[in-house]
Amino acid sequence: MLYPTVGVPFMGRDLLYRYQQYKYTRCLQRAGASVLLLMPDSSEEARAAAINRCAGFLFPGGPDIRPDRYGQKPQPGCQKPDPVRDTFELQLLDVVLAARKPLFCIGRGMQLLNVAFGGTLIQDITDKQEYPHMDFANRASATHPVELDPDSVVSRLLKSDVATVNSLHHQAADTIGEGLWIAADSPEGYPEALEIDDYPFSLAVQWHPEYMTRVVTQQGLFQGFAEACRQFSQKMG
Ligand SMILES: [Mn+2]
Repeated sequence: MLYPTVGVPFMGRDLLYRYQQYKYTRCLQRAGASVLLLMPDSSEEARAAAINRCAGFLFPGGPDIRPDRYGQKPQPGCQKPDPVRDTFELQLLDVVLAARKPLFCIGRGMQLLNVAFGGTLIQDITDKQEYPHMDFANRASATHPVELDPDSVVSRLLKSDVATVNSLHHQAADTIGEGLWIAADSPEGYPEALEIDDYPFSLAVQWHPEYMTRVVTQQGLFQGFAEACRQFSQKMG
C-alpha cells in the first residue's frame, strides 16, 4: 500500500483557516494520501525540495484573488485579497502544470486555475444569483443543484451527471481561460467545475467536498485524486 504525498499550500494562521486546512487534510488522509503543507515563507530551496516530493497538489479555498491578476480593477463587493498567497500559488501552479502532476482545485483553487489560464472572474455574484451560493451555515449539506458533463472526470467520480452541492463562494469564473472547459454548471450558468484539455488528471470544483463528509460520493473526489497521485508516484519511483 502506497501513500502518495500531496502538497497543499498553507492557508493562513487564523482559526478559520486552520479549521479549513484540517478538513482538507482529513479528507486526503481518509483517501490514503499523506499531506505536505507548503509554506510560502520557506526558503526557495526548501520549497523546491518539498514540491519535488509531491505526486499531486490540492489548491484549497480562501480569499478573493487580487483583481489585477486578471486585468481588472477592484469593484464593489470584491473582498480583501491575500497577495502573498496569490503570488505563491500562481507560481506553484505553473510548476505543477509543467510537471503534469495530478491537480485538485477547490473553491478559490478553481478560480485560481481559471486566472492562471488567462480567464477572468465575476467579482461579486451576490445580486446575480437564484440560489444562495454563499451559505456557510449549510456547508455540510447541499445548497444548489449542478449539471455535470457526462464526459468529465468529476461526473465519473460522482457516478452521476447531476448533483446537489454546498456553496461557499461569492465570485464565479467569467471568461474561461483557453485550455480549460466547463465540466459542470449551476442553474444560473455559473461554472461549478473546470477541467484542463489534454491533461493527465485535473479536477476543479467551485463547491467544497471537504465539508460534505456525510456524502460518500463527494469523498469519491478525494479517492479519485489520491488514486491518480498513487499512479503518478509509482512512475516517480
Ligand atoms: Mn455554487
